Amino acid sequence: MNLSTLLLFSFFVTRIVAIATLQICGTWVSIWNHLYMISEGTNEEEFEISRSFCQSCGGDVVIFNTSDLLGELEELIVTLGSSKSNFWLGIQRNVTQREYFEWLDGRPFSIEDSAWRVDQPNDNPGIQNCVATFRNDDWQLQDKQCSDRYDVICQKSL
Ligand SMILES: [Ca+2]
Repeated sequence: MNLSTLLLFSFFVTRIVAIATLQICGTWVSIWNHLYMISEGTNEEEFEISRSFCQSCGGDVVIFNTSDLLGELEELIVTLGSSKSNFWLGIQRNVTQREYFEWLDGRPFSIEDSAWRVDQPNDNPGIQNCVATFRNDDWQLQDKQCSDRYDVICQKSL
């Protein structure tokens, strides 16, 4: 291997290590009998990539079982100390009955829930199958295209 080949090889190895480093799991924090972690060290990503990140760290995208979703979201993000603003949640549209949403564990998520922003869910433009929460809207939810890119809150059992 000559010097230029070696330098080129070294460059690509360095790049691969840098990309891999971005995917290192953050610190899991114990709250409410679960562990939570935010994708602090990663870029905003599509839903499925974000979900794969959570799963590669031993968890999944966050789900809740609460009558105060917005309150718990704010408390969780404050507790985790994140300054990030837009997060995927573990809620998806039922693609055969598009008027319904479900948590990733199959429980229904009410379309009448006050956690939605007033003009949401609007399924605009007919392919908004994922759900995200937004700091600038006091964490109110919007349905979004799963190919949009946001940060993610991961959760796993203690
Ligand atoms: Ca929408």
